[in-house]
Amino acid sequence: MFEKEELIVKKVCLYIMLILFAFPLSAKASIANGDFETGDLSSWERNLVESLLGNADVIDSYTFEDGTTINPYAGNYMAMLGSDTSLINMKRLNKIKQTTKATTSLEFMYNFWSYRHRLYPPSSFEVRVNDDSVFSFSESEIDQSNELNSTGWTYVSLDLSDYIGEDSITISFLAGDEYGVCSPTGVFLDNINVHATPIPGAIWLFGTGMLGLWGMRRKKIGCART
Ligand SMILES: [Ca+2]
Repeated sequence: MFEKEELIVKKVCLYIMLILFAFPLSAKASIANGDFETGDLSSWERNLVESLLGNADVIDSYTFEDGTTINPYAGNYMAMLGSDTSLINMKRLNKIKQTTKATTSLEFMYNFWSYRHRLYPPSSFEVRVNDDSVFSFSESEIDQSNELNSTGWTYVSLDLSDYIGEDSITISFLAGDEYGVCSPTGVFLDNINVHATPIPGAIWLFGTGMLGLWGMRRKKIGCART
């Protein structure tokens, strides 16, 4: 009788443990090549129309015409969206994106820059999740002169918990001129990362409770036999 009960409890505990171990794997969100250390845009998507790829690249450093050199925040490579030389610098084309599982937060380093301030057309750096704008930084916030202006490497962490429950989310990074003429502006990116969805507390409590029950049952059976 006791052996049969113990077998049932054992089975239940095993199922619980399987759920506990499988859940984080199934819910794991990740960004591949978020540090760009492959040296290219592997794992990132660009525009589907090749002739409209825009200005998006992975580089080891960049020197502007005034001699200012920007190096990666970490490692040997960073991404560069936008251009100070291209005649077409459209934000909606200067884009990289990646799809992942829903996640609680997104973090990254950016260095937004702009040359030759113009009141119009506007230019900016923007992060979108699906079709929502979740972060933006405008040229007017830094650039009030004809000189090169930049934010320097800046850390951002965004709360994406509103998206928990969706099967997947697409995270896009865009930078450049809103209407795409020749405003020299863009952004450097590095260390893009997401945090995996934590296991709901109820599942952990239930799982650890069942494990505790198994322990108590084993102890009780042990006492009865002696
Ligand atoms: Ca890097």
